[in-house]
Amino acid sequence: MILINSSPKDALKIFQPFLPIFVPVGVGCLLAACEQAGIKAQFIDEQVEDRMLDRVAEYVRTLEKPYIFAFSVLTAGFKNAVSASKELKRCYPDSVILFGGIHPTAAPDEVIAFDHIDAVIRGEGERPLIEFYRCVKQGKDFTHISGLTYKAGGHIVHNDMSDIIEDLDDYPPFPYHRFTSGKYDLGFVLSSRGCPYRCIFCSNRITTGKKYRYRSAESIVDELEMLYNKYSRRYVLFIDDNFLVSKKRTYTLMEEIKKRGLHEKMTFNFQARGDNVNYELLTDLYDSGFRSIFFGLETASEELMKTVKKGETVAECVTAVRMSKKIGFHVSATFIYSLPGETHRDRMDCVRLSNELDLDMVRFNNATPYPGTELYDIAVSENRLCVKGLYENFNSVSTFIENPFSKIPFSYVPAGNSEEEIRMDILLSYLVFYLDFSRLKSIFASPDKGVGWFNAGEEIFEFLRKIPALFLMGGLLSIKFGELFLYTFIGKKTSLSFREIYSLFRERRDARKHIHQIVKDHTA
Ligand code: B12
Ligand code: SF4
Repeated sequence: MILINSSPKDALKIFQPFLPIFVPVGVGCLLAACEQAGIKAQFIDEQVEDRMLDRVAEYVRTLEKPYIFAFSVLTAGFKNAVSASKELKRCYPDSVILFGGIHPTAAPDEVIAFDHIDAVIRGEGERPLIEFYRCVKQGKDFTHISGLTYKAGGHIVHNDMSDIIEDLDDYPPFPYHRFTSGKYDLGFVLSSRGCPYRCIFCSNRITTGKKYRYRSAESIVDELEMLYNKYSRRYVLFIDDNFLVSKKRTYTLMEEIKKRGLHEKMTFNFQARGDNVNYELLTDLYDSGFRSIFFGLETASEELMKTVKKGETVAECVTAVRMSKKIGFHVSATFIYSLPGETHRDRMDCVRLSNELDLDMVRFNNATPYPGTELYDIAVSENRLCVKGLYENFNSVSTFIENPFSKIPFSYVPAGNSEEEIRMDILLSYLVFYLDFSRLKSIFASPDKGVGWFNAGEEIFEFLRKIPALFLMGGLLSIKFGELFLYTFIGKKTSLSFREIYSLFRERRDARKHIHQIVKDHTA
């Protein structure tokens, strides 16, 4: 069997050279399950593989027929997965094409409708994939497998899903040894799955579920120790959907980290919600080696916070960020623009808030109604869903990363707004926040901070090699910002005015002065 991660190579467009390539985590989990079951499985990651067909030809020489090509698919990679699988079916007509992952789980009918796709496995794939493999190899019927979607007599059949695996320690450990080609950053750990909240824009729970499940502290810290000793990782990102859902487990984990002295040798990053932290917990986390937090702030409007059903308030998030900064954490955050009911003023309030909070890094994303989310249903019901091709425009960071000469249409624009207006607001937000020497320096100097952020090169040679791409990116960004000023000047496509831009910059300066004064008073 060959597992294929079909994330496109250029998903991050002009920023691609500067973002670390991440291990395809779902594929890794499946490889571990295969290894444990004694199944020979290879993988191909299209993020880093130029010649997929050659690689397949090389691998199939060592495999027995029928070949199984199992694709792991996010929405952004759907187009790639469809064309690659079509090509494989053409070259190996008696092979079995299987799709799994978040997009096929959310939209199985759409996926199985392709003639060349034989089956979809929905949800977590570790157990059903093994069963599927055994049935196919032994020539047995596989249509009874839980979570399977298949075609029969011109109809689409969806088998019920089996119960989720409650104890994550029942799954085998993550196979870091399969990703040691030097292309990947191995500094990550998946310590829990699932999230009990119901934010309308989030598709995390489509595969991992609403129930929060976590691994034992021993197994997590064994993994941290292994990453330190075997792979020389000094900082590790916890990629959990929601790291702090259970305080009890967080304290057990912190105790284990300290018991083994890792808090003195390593630093850790994680993503959390504002309402899940308090001063004592944050201080304890800091003392246990945690140094960088990522908060999904999403909006500065309490009204919109209710719309997105985040289940927390802006005030709670603000308090959480302030506490984290005071303790000494590096704090990153995201805001989502283009939410239902949002206005230009709401967006500008987000820029103000990011400055007032003196965040270390911010991303201003555009709301993307991924299939399976409530936002998708809203976009459909408002008749405002825009799907280009096979979801090629479904990209939540498109405004910043797109090439100004081939813009990516938004997948959703709320009533009362225009796409170009939101695009200009996103660009201005980035400009106001990042046109600041200390913030830019912090990005270049700290590749270990934040979640999958900007990496201009950890070593001088790597940095030098990236200089031409850096110039190209700088040129393209200048064109985008030039466009922003042009539209503001001619009063078209944006409701921004130079007066408003000036006042945002002035407020930023005042906010920073205010913060520096607080820090000074505090130190005194
Ligand atoms: C860590 C993470 C990242 C990391 C690493 C991503 C990676 N390559 O794994 C980074 C920071 C790089 C990242 C980037 C992006 N991410 Co991300 N990311 C996550 C996060 C938080 C955890 C992923 C994870 O580890 N999951 C745990 C494993 C166990 O779950 P899994 O990957 O789904 O795999 C299981 C099942 O799906 C299934 N399965 C998977 N593949 C297959 C294949 C077969 C054949 C079978 C049978 C089963 C199967 O079995 C697996 C094991 O149980 C998820 C949220 C989530 N819960 O998944 C978002 C998430 C996957 N990301 C998302 C997005 C949108 C992105 C970006 C496009 C954002 C952007 N515009 O920059 C990029 C694109 C990255 C890329 N090149 O593909 C979305 C995807 C939405 C969608 N419908 O596609 C998610 C769901 C978050 C969200 N916004 O809702 N991401
Ligand atoms: S955005 Fe975060 S808190 Fe909300 S459902 Fe997704 S993982 Fe949970």
